[in-house]
Amino acid sequence: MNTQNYLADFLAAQTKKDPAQKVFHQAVREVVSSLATVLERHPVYVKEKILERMIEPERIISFRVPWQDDKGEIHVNRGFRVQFNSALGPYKGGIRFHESVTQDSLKFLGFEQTFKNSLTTLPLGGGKGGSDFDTRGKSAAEVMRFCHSFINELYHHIGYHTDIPAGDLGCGAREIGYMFGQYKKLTNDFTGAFTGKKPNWGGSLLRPEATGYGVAYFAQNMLATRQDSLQGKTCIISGCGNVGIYAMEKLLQLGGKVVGFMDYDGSIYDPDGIDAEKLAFLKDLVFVRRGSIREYGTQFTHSQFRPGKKPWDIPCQVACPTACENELDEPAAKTLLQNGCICLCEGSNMPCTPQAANQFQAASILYSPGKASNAGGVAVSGLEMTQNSMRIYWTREEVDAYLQKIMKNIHESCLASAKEYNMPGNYVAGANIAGFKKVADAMLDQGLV
Ligand code: 2IT
Repeated sequence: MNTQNYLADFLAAQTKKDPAQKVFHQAVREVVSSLATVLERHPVYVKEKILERMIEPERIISFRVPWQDDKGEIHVNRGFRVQFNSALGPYKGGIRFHESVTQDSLKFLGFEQTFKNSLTTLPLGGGKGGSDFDTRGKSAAEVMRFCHSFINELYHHIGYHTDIPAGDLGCGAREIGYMFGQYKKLTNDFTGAFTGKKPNWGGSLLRPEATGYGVAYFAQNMLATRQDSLQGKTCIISGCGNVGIYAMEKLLQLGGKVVGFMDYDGSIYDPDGIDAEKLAFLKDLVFVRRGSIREYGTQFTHSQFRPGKKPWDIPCQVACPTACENELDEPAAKTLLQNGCICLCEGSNMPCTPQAANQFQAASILYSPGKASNAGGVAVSGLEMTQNSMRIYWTREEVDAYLQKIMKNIHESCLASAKEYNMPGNYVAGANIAGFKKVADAMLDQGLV
């Protein structure tokens, strides 16, 4: 068998089935492009059609979500849950509430989640869900009615041993609270069927911080392979949600200097760097007042708000995209490299276009894929499930120690797999191979189901 021909035929057949699902195909292509040597060394994966089985979600639930706004007007949104792969454990993954949500985007995210969860070393399958509902501009009562309606259908399909949703874009502790409340009412069962709960009713300490902190820990681990550290490094972040803000916080604690960041409205260039006082302002602005970072530009001298502009032209050594898929394209990658970027650590899922990723690979900078470097969030979700099962709470320090250990393990397993398959230092290949093999072997063990 010629593996390259097999893979080309496999990808062509997949694209033909659902030609419109571009972002899902992109995610599949990215994983498959790392696997040629794995398939050559282990022909059983080809014989047993593991790839063909893996790209087909085990189940997709698609449903109507009707709700009423504060004026009594009726709206109808679409709800989805893509239960992608349960070879390693119950389906696990976030819920995204954003106007861009489609079956295609959730298939991409559920596919990525399967490999990411595999990398965490925890017993978690992969899934993702959401709705084309945008929480921005809605009152709390409207968000609550929407979440209740969403769960009125979804509760049939989730559960502590079946599928455990969490938050994602547009879905934070408030939305998880409304969904959990309705789930509990309908099932009469107080179990950890969601993660990302508030710590006063079952949530894990450090869950909100976990993805962002994990990104910074991963960058630290990557830099250490070149006898370097975050100390004094200029850093850029893109998204300004949970991931971005807590990545900023940990980068600062580890000695980095954050000089640029972005939200939906534009970006900030702050040559003085963010400090504790500015970070506190930003947290209040984003998490409490739900405002735009435009205000940061007027509040702090020397900082500059750049309407509608991304931050990638701001010179930096470490860049962490933390907003959404395909947010960083080839010209942006070239600019980052020209300006001296030595480490690109992905905080969002598939933020770099394939062309941008090629640029970073060709330049041999430290480049980690989101499925490895943003796995801290779902890892602490896994720890939240453990605490719920044991009916205890761990301290921040205990959770943080686990998180650091998990990020270190993921980093090591990426490097070990990349080396084993002759692509040393290639974190993308390493993450894909390590994530794939664990799921593939479990699928083989469990037979044709
Ligand atoms: O993309 C992600 O890893 C998440 N949205 C977190 C999923 C989870 O179950 O905590």
